[in-house]
Amino acid sequence: MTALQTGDRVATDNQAIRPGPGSRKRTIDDLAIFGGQPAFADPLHVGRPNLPNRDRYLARINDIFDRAWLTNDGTYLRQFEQVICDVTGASACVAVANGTIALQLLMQVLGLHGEVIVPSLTFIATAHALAWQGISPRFADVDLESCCLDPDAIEAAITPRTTAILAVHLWGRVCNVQRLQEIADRHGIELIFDASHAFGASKHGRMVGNWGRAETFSFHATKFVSAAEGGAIVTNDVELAERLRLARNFGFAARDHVSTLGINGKLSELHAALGLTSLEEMEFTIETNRRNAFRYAERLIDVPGVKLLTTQDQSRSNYQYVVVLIDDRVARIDRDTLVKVLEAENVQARRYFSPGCHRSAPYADDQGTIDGFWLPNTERIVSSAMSLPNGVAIDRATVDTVSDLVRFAVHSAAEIRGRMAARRPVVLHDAHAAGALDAAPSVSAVPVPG
Ligand code: T4K
Repeated sequence: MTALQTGDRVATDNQAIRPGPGSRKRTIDDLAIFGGQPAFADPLHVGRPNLPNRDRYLARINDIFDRAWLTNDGTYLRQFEQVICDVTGASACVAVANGTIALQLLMQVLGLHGEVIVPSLTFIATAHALAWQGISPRFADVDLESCCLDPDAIEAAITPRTTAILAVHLWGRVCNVQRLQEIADRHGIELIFDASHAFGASKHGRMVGNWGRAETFSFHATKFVSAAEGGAIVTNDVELAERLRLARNFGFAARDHVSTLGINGKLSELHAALGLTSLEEMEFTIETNRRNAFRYAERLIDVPGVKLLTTQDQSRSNYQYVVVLIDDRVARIDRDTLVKVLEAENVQARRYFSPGCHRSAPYADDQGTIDGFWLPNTERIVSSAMSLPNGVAIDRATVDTVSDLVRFAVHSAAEIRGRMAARRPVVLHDAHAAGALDAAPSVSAVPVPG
């Protein structure tokens, strides 16, 4: 079968999710949370897979069956790795079973130990991968512009036990890579990136996959390019890639010859074939995501207290994550109430990533209480960020309906609060007003949970 280009589009199994008759809201009684008809009959998930062409995938599955080769360095795995190298321009790609094992393998092979500096504002897997390796995550704050690790916060967090910085290109926003590299070089520590959200993204014309010692990707079902489960480590250090390949396969250097500590981190042929088919449609998916993201921006621009995170300067995004920050002092409705209103309408908006890792088990106690440090920017974003649906099943009519729901909820904030208060007390989240966000920032390492 001839490989398609990454921009080709051949067919779709992605049924558009269209708004229903319940989408027009005139009074708050029309809101589903108060008994009205939901705007969408089917759930509109953040994370709904972008299904690639079924026929092309099934043709590959037939081929896999014909050749009776299901895993272990198969043909599709190698093709998948090659296309990832082509997209990123990096010299080597080691595809693995998921994004979490990608991080763990990388840490293992680099011999990281002690403490690693990491943002708390990330999916929990970033911190868990460290802890699972016996490394203490040392949470540092992010900057409000990029939402990624703040280089100034890193300097303050480095101790004699620090062996690396693990930065995250959150929501596909690229970190301040130059300054992070300068800091890592000055302190003689490793710099690696969790690029799970940033496949296909670039900054100053340089693709994600080419910074630090290595970068990891996730190709989970919810990612815009997906292998159902899958991940990869991408690097320009070919010797490191060879060691990762050994570690991915129990350390086998040859049949019956184990040369190093290894694990099973392999990606099956069925997953690689799905990933490859998904990669063929990535440009189409990015373009759809981009169009939707710009439409959201247009429709939400004048909604008070609702700020959509826009693309960074000199960057190209994959536009998978449409993130809005709700300033409850202006919107007069807090993020969590807004999420509830949308959920009732079948818009499954997500509070990515709340609570921050530093407030989750096992890094905090049962109440989410943490000892000895405070991350003001992280707290601010965590309490206000909401991700809205995007992807190839979303079109302009859907974006408009979701945006109109947000607008309606903000304009009806007082009435909604009143109605909810009549049912049970609702406390408007107002950490800002309480001055809590101005508390003195500091950082400390979280010991590895026993
Ligand atoms: N680092 C970062 C920064 C990450 O964001 C992630 C993963 C990782 C590392 C680890 O990579 P992996 O080991 O996962 O490859 C989801 C994903 O499970 C997770 O992969 C992803 N990040 C994270 C951001 O989102 P959840 O717990 O929020 O949602 P989940 O998996 O239940 O799916 C979200 C929604 O998507 C569901 O409510 C329904 C919809 N959905 C999901 C699946 C799986 C579908 O419609 N169809 C589906 O097949 O974690």
